Amino acid sequence: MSNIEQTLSIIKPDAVERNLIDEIKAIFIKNNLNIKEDKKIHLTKEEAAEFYKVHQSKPFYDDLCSYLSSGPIVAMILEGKNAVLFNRQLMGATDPKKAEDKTIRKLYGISIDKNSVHGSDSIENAKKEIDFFFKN
Ligand code: IDP
Ligand code: MG
Repeated sequence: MSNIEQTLSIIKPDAVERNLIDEIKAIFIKNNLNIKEDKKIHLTKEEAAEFYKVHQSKPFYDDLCSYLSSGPIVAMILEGKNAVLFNRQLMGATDPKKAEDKTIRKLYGISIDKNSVHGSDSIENAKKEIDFFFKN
């Protein structure tokens, strides 16, 4: 039975700024999530607002969009078994203070907003988010 999925991962500005790209990629590779595509880009605030539009009603939306567009990020397509959920497990809880030991956010996250990585939360959103970054 094949349950190979693709998901979108982002290394956020706080982690790119601290030169953590290779360390975070190594965690994916070690856990059998293949990096099928990757791209370093610097989004405009408008692009960040489009990417995070599911959060537009949240009080932190404007700060979130400013933050995601504050510096370069690395967007990746990860592929592997149960990739969507598995990547979420590797990432850990949104708030690094609440993230489980050895998760990416526990290891590297600074705060609930500067939490080092993004990962799609469903197969449907993964498709949309992959298209956002990788559909020409
Ligand atoms: P997730 O990244 O774990 O999926 P979401 O609830 O989808 O978390 O929120 C998207 C991003 O918005 C989070 O990664 C975090 O950077 C930011 N965020 C979430 N909740 C808060 C908050 O209460 N205050 C500030 N930023 C937040
Ligand atoms: Mg989310």
